[in-house]
Amino acid sequence: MKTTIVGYPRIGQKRELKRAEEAYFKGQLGKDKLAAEAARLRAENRTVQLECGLDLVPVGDFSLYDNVLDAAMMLGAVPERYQKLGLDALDTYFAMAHGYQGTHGDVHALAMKKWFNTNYHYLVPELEESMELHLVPDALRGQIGEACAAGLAAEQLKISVAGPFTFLKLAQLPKGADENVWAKKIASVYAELLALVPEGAWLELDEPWLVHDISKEDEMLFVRIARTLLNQKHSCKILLQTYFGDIRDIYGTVTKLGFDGIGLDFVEGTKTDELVSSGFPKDTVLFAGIVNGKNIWRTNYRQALSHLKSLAPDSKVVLSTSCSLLHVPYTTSAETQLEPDRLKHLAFAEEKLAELNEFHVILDRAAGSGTSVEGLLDSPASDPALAANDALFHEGHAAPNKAVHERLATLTEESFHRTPAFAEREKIQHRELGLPLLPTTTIGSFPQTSDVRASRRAKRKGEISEEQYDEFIKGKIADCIKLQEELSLDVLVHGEYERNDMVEYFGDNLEGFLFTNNGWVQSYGTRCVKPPIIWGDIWRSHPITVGWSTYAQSLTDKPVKGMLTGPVTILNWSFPREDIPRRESTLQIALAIRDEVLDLERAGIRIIQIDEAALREKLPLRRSDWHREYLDWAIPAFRLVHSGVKPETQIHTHMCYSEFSDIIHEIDEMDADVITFEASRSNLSILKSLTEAGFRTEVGPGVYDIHSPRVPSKEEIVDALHRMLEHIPKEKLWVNPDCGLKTRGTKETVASLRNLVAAAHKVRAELS
Ligand code: THG
Ligand code: ZN
Repeated sequence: MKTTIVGYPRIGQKRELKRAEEAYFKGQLGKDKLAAEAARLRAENRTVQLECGLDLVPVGDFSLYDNVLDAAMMLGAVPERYQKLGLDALDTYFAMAHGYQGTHGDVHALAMKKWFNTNYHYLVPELEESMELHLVPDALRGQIGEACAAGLAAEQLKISVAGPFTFLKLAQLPKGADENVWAKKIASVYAELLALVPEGAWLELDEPWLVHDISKEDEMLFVRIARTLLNQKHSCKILLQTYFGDIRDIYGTVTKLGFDGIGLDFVEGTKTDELVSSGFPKDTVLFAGIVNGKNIWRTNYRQALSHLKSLAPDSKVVLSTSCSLLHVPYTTSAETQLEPDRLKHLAFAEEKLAELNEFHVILDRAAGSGTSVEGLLDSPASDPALAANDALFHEGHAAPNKAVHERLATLTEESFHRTPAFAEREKIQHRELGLPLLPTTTIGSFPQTSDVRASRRAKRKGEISEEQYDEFIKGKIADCIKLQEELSLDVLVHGEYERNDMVEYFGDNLEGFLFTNNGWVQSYGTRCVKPPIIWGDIWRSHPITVGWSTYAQSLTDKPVKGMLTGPVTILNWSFPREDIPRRESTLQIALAIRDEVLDLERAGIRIIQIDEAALREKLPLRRSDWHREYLDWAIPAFRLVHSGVKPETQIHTHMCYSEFSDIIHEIDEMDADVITFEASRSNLSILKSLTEAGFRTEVGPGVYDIHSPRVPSKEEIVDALHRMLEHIPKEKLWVNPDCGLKTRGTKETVASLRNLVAAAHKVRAELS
């Protein structure tokens, strides 16, 4: 038996890759130095993996920005607007990743979307009619060469790339294009790729798309692509790697195609056990994803063992992770402030490598003594490592909080419904707030400039006092209010200078969370998040944002929005507990945030935004699971937060990357008064669906993309507003950027907002 992983984090344990790339973007680091840093990080990954005893080491899981973008580059799928810039390969790559504005031209970035049900984001490849797809092997060949030069034998390599079918399904095809035609083109380039794979190495094609509901047409599409490759593979070993669920719709077909290996997710794939027991081809290697690639908890070995129970004794198995470890931080060994009795329950990427190895040893020992998997399960005490693991899970961790449970038990149907009904509130709010047509606002955060980060760091290190820090933040808030008044925005925000991250901040301030010092996880490109860990029952012991919001409101007559993060997003962007259902943790958070909402209202805040940026993120990948497993508790949890406010208090919400055309009714059922969302990178396609659904909530579809430093012109914002007005009644339309501004610089932010306000004024004048 061997071990491997689907992939490893790559941002660097201290976010070295982020640092290097940001320096490169600023012109402070040369191309060669950037390349050297990337190579060093790859070498570090290989070293730790080998030290932990991994048999098959992934190559190609590394990326300077995103693996789907890497695949687009590898296929030569560079849209014309980037080619025209005349930049070299690396700068073309970065132009596609985050846009380009400079001496060579002015182009938007590729669209960015959520990677399945994770908080990672990929870039959406754009295929154009005129594209001649062809293999651009340089980047991957370089990484293979590097691994070989480092002394790895071909037999130790698992070369992984985004799979052709998933690539096709994720890509944006030209209007009216035939998927089959593109499938053929893509497959033929992948076929060329086979020649790059050293004899004896694995080629891993990542096909997570297969865990969706698969139609007959898609099945045929997949089969055609797979056959093209399998027919030309010669001695190359191809691994079809799936993750984020089970492949129930296509399992029978997939197992008959003749792949050398098939990777299955036993963790999120609720049906994987059943599928495998129904039969798995004898000569195919099963890459068994038994170690959770997404959570940060130790692996329960007994549970992991139970997945292996149904395998035939002579099956060929490689033990693996359920998905790439990209979604977890590097190592718990950097978390020196966490108590040992908490730490012992946690496993990040490096610890998961060790677990794979230990699990492997347990199995080998058992095989050596003639003990079957069942035998191990029946008497865990027979193996010391298994016994220790079993004891850890017996112990459990957090004791329940009685008050929290009592409060949850008293909730009634009314707790989840706000009165009066939307239409009546809308009238009251229009009257009370007296806002102009097309009110302008921002999503909440203003640029987190280096002084803000430096001051937070200084406070943490005790170099400045709590009072000094508060004074500094108040100064930032005052400047921010002044700026917004100068810009003539209608609904102001305090700027969120006191927050590092909209989820981590609440995690820090609520009871029941643990947080890490170095638990960084890549969110997109150079951007990382540090998800808090839900350790126990959650409750609020003190007001969190009230002081900042009321201070900001005291400086202006315009309404200042109170800014909160909603319960579903706090849950989805944390590492959740696994000892109670997600629904229960979410309701606990909802009650805590509800307390904050009511305190803000009492303190005179008239508009309160409760972000559900990540609501869509954990929507199950299969439609049949949407309601029962998620929406039926997630939407009520949001309503629980705001159902207690007065009719005149306006509740806003915000959603990121809102591919929500298919859950529009549910979004309306959140019963917010206003929703702002990302729309600019998806060409406003959502608008049509809003009209069709008779959406009643007022809307602020973002008028420009904040994930790029590019400044939108007044004219293009006017254009966007005109297009929006074709679908949205003018009384319901808000004008705002598509997300918070924290990642942007001050200069581009001011310029962009100036254009935004000017555009709103122009269109407002046209309307009246
Ligand atoms: N918070 C969390 N997840 C998110 C977002 C968020 N996912 C989606 C969306 N926003 C886009 N993702 C990010 C993630 C991180 C950052 C910006 C957008 C970011 N991070 C800082 C960085 O990498 O420099 C680090 C933050 C810090 O210093 O604490 O700016 O907002 N959870
Ligand atoms: Zn957003």
